[in-house]
Amino acid sequence: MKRRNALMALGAGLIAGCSKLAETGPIAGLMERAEDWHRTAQRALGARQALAPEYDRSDISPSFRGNGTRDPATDFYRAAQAENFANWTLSVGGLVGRPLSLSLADIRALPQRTQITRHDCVEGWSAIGEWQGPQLSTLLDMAELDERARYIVFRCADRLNGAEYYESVDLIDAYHPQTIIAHRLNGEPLPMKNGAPLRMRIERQLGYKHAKYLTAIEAVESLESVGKGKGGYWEDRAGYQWYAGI
Ligand SMILES: Nc1nc2c(c(=O)[nH]1)N[C@H]1C(S)=C(S)[C@@H](COP(=O)(O)O)O[C@H]1N2
Ligand SMILES: [Mo]
Repeated sequence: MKRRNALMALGAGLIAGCSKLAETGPIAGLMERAEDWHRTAQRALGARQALAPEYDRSDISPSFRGNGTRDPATDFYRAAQAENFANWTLSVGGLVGRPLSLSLADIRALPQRTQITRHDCVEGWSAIGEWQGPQLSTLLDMAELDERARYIVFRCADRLNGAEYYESVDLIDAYHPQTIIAHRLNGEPLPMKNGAPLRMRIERQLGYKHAKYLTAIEAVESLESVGKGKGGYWEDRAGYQWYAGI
């Protein structure tokens, strides 16, 4: 499914009901209300697509804090580090027409986006950094995202308090231009504490959505059977909001 189709499908989901009403409703008042709703839905979609602020090089934080897992410390991760992540693969699967398995070289060879953004953690700290990587939309287009897909799930190599860290977003955030798979921070390969060798940047969302140590991207129709069903590690455990838009 191409990007435009995905966004149109989302838009259609938001406005389908009201255009039907507008076509068939015999009462003018009802049509007016439908049009109001249509406008509101379009405004909401537009707001979701707006860009997060981007900053100058001079704004970059002297050190970008690491939070949550700072060292996955598993045998798997140690072995990957020892070979400088030469055999790290990122899989793209689930509801896609063409599953992918990408190496870091593959990821570096894709069209890149570089963005200087502010990371906001719910624990009350922020940091500004320059991130580089391909847009998630590029990978989803390459993998031919299926029409049934409604969420994108991110799988990670670390275990936080013994459990797999994972996160998920809807297709609006998945196709947002600032949603990238970062492999560089401030011009260098990602440090271990910040998610080496790959991590998500989802700039319109709070910090816990930005999955580090990324190993797999999975397109699903529902989040019910993923983790404990709430769409993310912290959502499942601490009641964090699944939608953490900023
Ligand atoms: N795999 C994984 N991703 C994660 C976490 C984690 O513990 N494991 N912590 C999250 C939280 S709460 C924040 S604020 C950011 C921290 O990113 P940083 O370590 O680069 O500052 O990563 C998020 N992604
Ligand atoms: Mo966080």
